[in-house]
Amino acid sequence: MANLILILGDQLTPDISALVDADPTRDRIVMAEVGEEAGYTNHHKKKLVLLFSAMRHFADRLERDGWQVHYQTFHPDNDLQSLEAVVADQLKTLGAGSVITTECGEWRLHEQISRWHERLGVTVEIRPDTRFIASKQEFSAWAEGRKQLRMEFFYREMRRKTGLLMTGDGEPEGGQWNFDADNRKKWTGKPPAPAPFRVQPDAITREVIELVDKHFADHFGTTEDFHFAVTPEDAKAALEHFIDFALPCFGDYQDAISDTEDWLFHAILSPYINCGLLDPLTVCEAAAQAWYSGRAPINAVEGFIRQIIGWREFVRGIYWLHMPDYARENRLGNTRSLPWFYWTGETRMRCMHKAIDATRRNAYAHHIQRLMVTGNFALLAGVTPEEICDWYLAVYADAYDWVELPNVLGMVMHADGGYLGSKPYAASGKYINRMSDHCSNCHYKVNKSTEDDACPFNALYWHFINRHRDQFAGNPRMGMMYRNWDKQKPERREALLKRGDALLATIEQL
Ligand code: FAD
Ligand code: DLZ
Repeated sequence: MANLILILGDQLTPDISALVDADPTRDRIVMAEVGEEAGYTNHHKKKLVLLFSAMRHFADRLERDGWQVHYQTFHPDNDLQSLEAVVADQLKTLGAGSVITTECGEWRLHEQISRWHERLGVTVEIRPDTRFIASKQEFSAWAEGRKQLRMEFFYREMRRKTGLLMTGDGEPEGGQWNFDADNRKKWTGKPPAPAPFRVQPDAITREVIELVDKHFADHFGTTEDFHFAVTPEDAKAALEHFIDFALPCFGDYQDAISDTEDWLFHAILSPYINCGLLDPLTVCEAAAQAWYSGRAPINAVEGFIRQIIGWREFVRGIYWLHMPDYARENRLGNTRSLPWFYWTGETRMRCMHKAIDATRRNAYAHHIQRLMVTGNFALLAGVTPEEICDWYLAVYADAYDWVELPNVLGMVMHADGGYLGSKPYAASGKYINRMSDHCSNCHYKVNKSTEDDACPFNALYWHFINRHRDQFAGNPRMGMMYRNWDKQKPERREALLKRGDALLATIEQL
């Protein structure tokens, strides 16, 4: 009997587990652009274009390789606007007895698919996603019995497992596991940052751009200047571009922020890795090879590999270990709504304006903008985790719940009580000034704290420290902040808190 093989929009990998041992003459692959997936959040228009176009290219390729593919393109008038409806319809048409799929990356959809065997009355086989280095079971075995999970220790396990940057004697190459201490330089324009890799949209992508502009006009962002890769070949070319032009400086300027350059020395590979156009291990092997052949220094290559086999795998492990409860965490008790300028970029805070504007144009902002600018502000202002998480899920081309949620709720908002990160990444304007050139172009003055034109991050930082004393004063990594706060004159503390209150009361006008 035929099997129906469902391939999701982020499973665009020819050897995805759902296809292993399938029979092209018997089985049918189903792929569908549906309103429910395109509409569960305000997905950036470029994310929609990337996924729909990459899905269409993938389906074409499967057909060329001899597979039978049922592909539904998006139209608002389609009757079938959920994956379940498409699958149910195809089961009927085909008379198939079972559905085979690879586990998906979101609790929301996972819950739905887990009920299909009852709702659709067929066997549903959900296979592990072997594109990750650690399986869910492996991560949970590693986490078992540990009070606090620390990425660094998990990362070392992944280095041992993959052999990446390991000597034949089982030691880390370069004699250290982590070269982060070398990775904190401010970028002052030299060396010049490479232009990002660009692909000219082909006929399929142009058609999808038209579709998105027409039917998703109210979604965030723009389709203008769409230049992402939508095929594995082009994604591989993007990887090579990164290795040749950006990786050598990736480590040095990993934490830098620029007023003029959107992409700096970042890889811009997450949209491709996350939807399956690039394999994470292949990406890491290419980076390691660049070090072995003397084309990139160890601090860059180790730092890059750590992001992928360390952070990326770690956050995924945490997601599946703690969902669905994780999404409801709000240990700092935040209640503030997301300021509207997150959607418009209209704020006089230069760093926020620049990060949000880049996000709007590119469906991309680099890690430090996400963490230390838009994330830091939401943390200091006490935005509800739910609203800020939904924003991050919507606005980036690489955003899927499994990776976005732990990064935002855990790493940025500390809403999980420090389970993912040992201390909040709260910082004043001083940090942003140290790592960027935004402040000299800003309406607000970074060296002022209490005046009307003072950088809002400054007073909000102390407001945050003061209002969360109960949660953080006992944290050894926060002790110095509290000593600094307590050392300030009472009048100064009062003025800072008053300014903080005023900023929060007028947050929409900042
Ligand atoms: P680079 O900076 O060049 O890093 C290389 C690769 O490492 C990335 O392509 C990515 O695959 C991986 N990586 C780096 N940091 C992380 C991390 N913390 N978690 C997981 N993978 C990581 N990444 C996503 O893929 N999707 C998201 O929705 C997402 N949301 C984020 C939200 C916040 C608040 C923060 C602080 C980080 C988020 N990240 C997310 C992680 C990181 O910012 C992006 O992976 C990175 O900016 C992607 O750009 P790049 O490919 O140029 O990455
Ligand atoms: C994100 C997304 C979007 C926008 N659209 C679709 C779609 O139309 N069809 C589909 O199969 N998948 C889509 N996706 C991805 C899913 O919503 C979901 O995030 C992932 O499949 C989770 O692994």
